[in-house]
Amino acid sequence: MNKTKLTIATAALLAGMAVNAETILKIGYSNAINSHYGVGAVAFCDGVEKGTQGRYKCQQYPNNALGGEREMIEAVQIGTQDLANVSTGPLGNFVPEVKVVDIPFLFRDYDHARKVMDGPIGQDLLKKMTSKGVVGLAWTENGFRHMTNSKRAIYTPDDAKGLKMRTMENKVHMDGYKTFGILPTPMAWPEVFGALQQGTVDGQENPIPVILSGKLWQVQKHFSLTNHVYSPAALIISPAIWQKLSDTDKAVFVDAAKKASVIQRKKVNDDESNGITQMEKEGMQVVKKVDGDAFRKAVTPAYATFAKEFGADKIAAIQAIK
Ligand code: EAX
Repeated sequence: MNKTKLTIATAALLAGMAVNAETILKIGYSNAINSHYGVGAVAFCDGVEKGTQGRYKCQQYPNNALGGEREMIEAVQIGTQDLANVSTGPLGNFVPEVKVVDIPFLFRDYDHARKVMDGPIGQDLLKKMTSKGVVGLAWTENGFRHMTNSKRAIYTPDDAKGLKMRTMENKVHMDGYKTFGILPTPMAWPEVFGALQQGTVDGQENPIPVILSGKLWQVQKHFSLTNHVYSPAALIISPAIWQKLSDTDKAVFVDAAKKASVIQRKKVNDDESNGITQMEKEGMQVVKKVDGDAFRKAVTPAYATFAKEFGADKIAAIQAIK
């Protein structure tokens, strides 16, 4: 082979390699593939695969296959896991500013919450993640949280009083929930089903999509529509991958994450509208008429602590968004 032919052959080989070069990204989350997290993750990965002409593809790791949420965030930080779709539950332990959105009764409803997360305040929090070694692509969603337990129907904080309840590893939640009289017991999600089954805790609180995906009726009798806190989630990516992406690819990833968020939130809406019937069918006793004012009143004193930590002006700014 003369030199020219060799060069052409090498170029062709390199071009072929470039076309075939394919990176498989590991994406993890704590619920089933058909849950809100799963449909979000799948939509994100479809968008990435199409937008990068197959150069990036995902492997899905649903149902805590890569560990609990705290472990997944750590793995994304160090780069042993590429992507995660996680609630803010443990995220504030990495990015303290994020904890402000975990304040009980901060958001009025889904419209309010989504507007804040997608607006300047939420986007600013998303950017803050970068300095902590996690890149936030978009806010997705877990949903408004409600209480379940094995002991009694909860209408008021008096009914909740004294119940040992699993919470996420989140101090803002725990401080808030103490004012309801419950005894918060922080625990990673993968351990919760077993703990409920064994009676280590009496109850837990989670959005309807998580209760459905986890089939919690198998271990919990009572459900109350307490709506006591909004639970955002985020699609996060490891800096190790992010730094390697071209600007065009970065835009593809962000765009895919935003589209995934729309699909994930739609699934939350659907689960909210169908979930109660399903839980009742599975034998759960559902309390729809919770005394929301009594819960809001109970948590008011904790707002003094939250104001000290996050600034009263910050909290007011979030509340003021219409
Ligand atoms: O992110 O830990 C929790 O209660 C979370 O809401 C759940 O894992 C979904």
